[in-house]
Amino acid sequence: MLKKREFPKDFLWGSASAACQMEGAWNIDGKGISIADVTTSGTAKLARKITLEIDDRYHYPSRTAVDFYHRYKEDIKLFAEMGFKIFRFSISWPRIFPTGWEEEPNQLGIDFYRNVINELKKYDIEPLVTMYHNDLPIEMTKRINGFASRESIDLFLKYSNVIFQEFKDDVKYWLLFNEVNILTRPTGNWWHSGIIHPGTTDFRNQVDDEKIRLQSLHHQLVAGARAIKLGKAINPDFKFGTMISHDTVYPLTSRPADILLAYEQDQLRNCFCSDVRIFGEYPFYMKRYLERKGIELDITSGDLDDLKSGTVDMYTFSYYQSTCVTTEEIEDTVEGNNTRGVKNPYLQVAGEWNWQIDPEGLRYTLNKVYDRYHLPIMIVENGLGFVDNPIYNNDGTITIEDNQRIEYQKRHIEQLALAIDDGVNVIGYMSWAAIDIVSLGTGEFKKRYGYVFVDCDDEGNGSLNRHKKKSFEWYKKVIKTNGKEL
Ligand code: BGP
Repeated sequence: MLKKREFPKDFLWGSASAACQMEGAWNIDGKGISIADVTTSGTAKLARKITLEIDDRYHYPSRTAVDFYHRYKEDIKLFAEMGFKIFRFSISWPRIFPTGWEEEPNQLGIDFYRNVINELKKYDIEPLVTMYHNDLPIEMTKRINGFASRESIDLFLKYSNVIFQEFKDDVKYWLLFNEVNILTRPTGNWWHSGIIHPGTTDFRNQVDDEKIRLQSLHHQLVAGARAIKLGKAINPDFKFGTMISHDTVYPLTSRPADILLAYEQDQLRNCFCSDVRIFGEYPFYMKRYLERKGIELDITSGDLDDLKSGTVDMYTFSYYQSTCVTTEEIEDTVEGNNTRGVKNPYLQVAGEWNWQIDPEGLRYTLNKVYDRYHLPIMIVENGLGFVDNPIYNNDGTITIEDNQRIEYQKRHIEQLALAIDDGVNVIGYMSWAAIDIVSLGTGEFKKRYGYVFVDCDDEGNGSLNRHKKKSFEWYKKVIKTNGKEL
């Protein structure tokens, strides 16, 4: 029996990141242009534009990001100092295959990731690789509308084969498509699938075609299942995780209609993709959903066989907040990184981006998904974006008292500990993010998440020098005491 609030001895503490938000070096060493490289900066109010070509009138924050490409040694050293046991990063597909169609991979891209992995290993930090985190080669959008085309499956498998073969002895944990379930909503078109419909000019107001979007989600589900089979043939010890953006949904009231709506929304937004990944088939409620919408997807018998045989080993998810739903017309809404919903009268809303904070929702979610799937769980993103106010000291150092960040994570880790007490098998916690990086949703820099402050503003000005925040020491202590001191 575990004593109260005791994390398992080998618990994987760490943090996460993504290539297109961190690496920069957008056109260096043979890298192809990605969809992130043609998405401009924005704000909470002003949507990021999608320009398809580089247009010099705009600022594209992913071009330089925080230049992890050149500073990875310095950054990984800081992660090691905090005591990370695991670090989640993504491989940028266009660094390996610049357009997607090359016969041979780009060796310099492979070398970069080998160096990153070696550096992590030097400090005994386990790499956790996301294979696709929102940076499709732009050529795939231009030629085949991203994952809307079935051809994307083979292109993904070619890319998967290269990274599996190259890193088969160094990487054990793999995540397939970041937050794959966001494709159940129109937001998913661009980042998650590289789809652009005529008329779409910005990220927030995308023209949507539900049939094409769900077809492209199907292609990702199949591509992922086939990649799992391929990966396991290369190294049977590989462990694959689904990556779900868990959009925890509550009914606003106890009216049965609200309860039913919340239940259905949970099925569609959260359970559908993980059910397919874990149970190996489309659930009945999704078949019903498609039927009622009159959507007929192109699903072959080969697809169904592969979904059945290519299932994941762990449930991995991001958790930021919960929202409510109701059948009534309500105007009091809150935002999230990927979601918008009705405000919960019992929860506090924090920060400039109007996020609803719900640590207990994490315990609820952990219990819910463990009860459904009985698989080991990793939390691979959890954090709060807000503006840090650096104090510039006379000796040239910078002090950042990011108490809000500490408070947010402390309250979530407390609930995680309670879920472990409940008996949920959680094997790792990765906050978002290890270091300040570009915000995906708004393209801002001032929306910060890291334990390490990066000197950079929304226009891309700054030295990019790194400074430890107060949360750096705090998280170091959390890891050192294995979650006992929060
Ligand atoms: C998740 C994405 C991350 C990250 C995070 C925070 O959905 O997987 O890439 O960006 O949200 O959201 P944002 O960057 O929009 O603040």
